Amino acid sequence: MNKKVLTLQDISCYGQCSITVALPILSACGLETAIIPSAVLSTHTGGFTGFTFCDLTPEIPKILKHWQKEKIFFSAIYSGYLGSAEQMEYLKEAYRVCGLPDCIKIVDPVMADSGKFYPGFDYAFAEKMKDLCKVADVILPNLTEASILTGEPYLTEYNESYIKRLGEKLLSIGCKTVVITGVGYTKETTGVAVINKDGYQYYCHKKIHQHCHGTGDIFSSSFTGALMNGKDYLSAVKIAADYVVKCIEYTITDPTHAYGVKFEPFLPDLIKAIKQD
Ligand code: PXL
Repeated sequence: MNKKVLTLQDISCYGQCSITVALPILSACGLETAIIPSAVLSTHTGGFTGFTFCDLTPEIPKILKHWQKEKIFFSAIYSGYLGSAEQMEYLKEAYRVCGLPDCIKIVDPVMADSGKFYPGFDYAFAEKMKDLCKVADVILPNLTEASILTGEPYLTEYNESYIKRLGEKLLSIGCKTVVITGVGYTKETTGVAVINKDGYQYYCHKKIHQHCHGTGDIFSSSFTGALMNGKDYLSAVKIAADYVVKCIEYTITDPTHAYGVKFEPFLPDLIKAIKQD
């Protein structure tokens, strides 16, 4: 039976992030993908002004109730950008109502980057996010989100013991595996740390000195795609990180494309990497 994934996050109608990234990537990875849109925005909130916002929270319990009646179940539930604590409670209900017994709960605690909260997020939201991370199998914070969730200072220069401390503190919240993105130990490199009961692993790759919007969503979606195709955590991290780097390198050759990342031309490369043993 093919694996079904549910993703719960917003629809930013324009801007290459959240569901408009997750759905094509997961589908390309061969996974039947269902969505629960948490909100509809005309664009994402990073760099656009005057965007529209329609909260879809009241729809979520209605969708879940219908799916419960229809006996619709998922092998994985992956969440990204969420707007409220109420949505997190509904996500937990989704785990109970439509998660298969071994359903993998993947949480990208989207709320901050480069040392700052995104518009509309604060420490009270972060506390609720911590509660959600408690029940997750895998969490995918960037370095900023990891520091906020642990109460550790956000550092731009650090060593392995700082990252291991963040990882241990995140594990102590209750999640089983922690994947921290944007971890760089030298000026020209960045990478991804994987921390769980088996210890600490690290994948180092080239650093591109330009901030691009939506890369977190591309990483989390392709990581989920690789994981659900049977890759282990570190292999899934490598596949996702290499894909993101390729997409960014291509995008930055076009200075008019600052709002997102051109992930579409490299979907065949992603599929090839996933199919390779
Ligand atoms: O890429 C994460 C994301 C998703 N959705 C919305 C956002 C952001 C990041 O800013 O604004 C609406």
